[in-house]
Amino acid sequence: MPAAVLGEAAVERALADLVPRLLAREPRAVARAITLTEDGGPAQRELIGRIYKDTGRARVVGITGPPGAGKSTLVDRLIRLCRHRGETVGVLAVDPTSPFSGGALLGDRIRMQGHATDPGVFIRSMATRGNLGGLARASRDAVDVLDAAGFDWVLLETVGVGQDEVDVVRSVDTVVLVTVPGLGDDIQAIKAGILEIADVFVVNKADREGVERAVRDLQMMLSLGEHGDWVPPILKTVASRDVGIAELVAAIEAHRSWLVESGELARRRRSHLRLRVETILKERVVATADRVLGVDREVERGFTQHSDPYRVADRLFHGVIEEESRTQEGRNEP
Ligand SMILES: Nc1nc2c(ncn2[C@@H]2O[C@H](COP(=O)(O)OP(=O)(O)OP(=O)(O)O)[C@@H](O)[C@H]2O)c(=O)[nH]1
Ligand SMILES: [Mg+2]
Repeated sequence: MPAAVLGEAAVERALADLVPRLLAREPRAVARAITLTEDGGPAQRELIGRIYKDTGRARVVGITGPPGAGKSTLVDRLIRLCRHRGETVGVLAVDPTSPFSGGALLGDRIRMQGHATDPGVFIRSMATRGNLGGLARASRDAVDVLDAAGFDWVLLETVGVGQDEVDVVRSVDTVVLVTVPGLGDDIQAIKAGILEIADVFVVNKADREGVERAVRDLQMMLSLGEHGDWVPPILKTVASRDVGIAELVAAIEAHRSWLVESGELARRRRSHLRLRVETILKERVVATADRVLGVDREVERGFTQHSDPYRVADRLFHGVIEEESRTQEGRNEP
């Protein structure tokens, strides 16, 4: 039965069983909890409510960059290095471009299957199911799940090209942008949103021609942009041959230290919380407006009557307020 149709008692029963197992990092419970975050039903809300106090300890790192840049290969190498040091790793591979678990995700699973039997590693792919906006919400909830489960590292792999991907990656502590030599003008496409929020740059496939040029291009771009007292380093890696991985981990850790010492970590996390609250609020207002009056219906009416957009929004908003006070009264009745 999908979570969305579970009653309150059923949600209670399911979570009473699930949450302790999740906090003990039991793989099946972790997987189940992430499925709940994807479903977005009442159980998802209640789940986050119960585990949120156990979050905030993981080092959350976004690995983003154009398709085929070597993100999954890098993630695989990072897992290996962290496991070597006795640290646990949770990975979310978010693919906003494919509505189903398609070829790329399957590829990720195969590439990382060396870790399949290791309980210190959890790898999960998330796809959009046709709702791009919902993906940022779901992936952020899934990061909470991995964080609460006690993974030392949470790595979020996503293709970094459009706004939705920027939203997904915006809510991590450290953003690693992976590029490759010879991107040429394609770098302009990435520049749009991700370049501004990258904390560490990686030129992967440094075994190819044009590495120095790629590094120079990035340096140029960085010198033009504004940044505070953290200057994003530019690293060269050959992920497929395990070259430069220790340096990458060192750079991520240096960034982490800076975040903590400068107070930027608290500032970022506060702004991430704000972003999530805003998203939830908007989704809720729109959903309620749609349920009580019908957004399309009101828009149609406004269009016919040539009402201005503020008036249409006002009417919908009043509908939301009335509905909310009705539910509140219902709750207050003995
Ligand atoms: N020559 C070379 N090839 C690499 C390197 N790193 C990864 N590759 C290869 O590049 C291809 C793509 O690597 P992936 O790790 O799947 O790249 P990705 O960025 O995760 O790709 P998507 O998830 O599909 O966007 C694979 O065939 C890798 O073996 C590298 O440093 N040098
Ligand atoms: Mg990949």
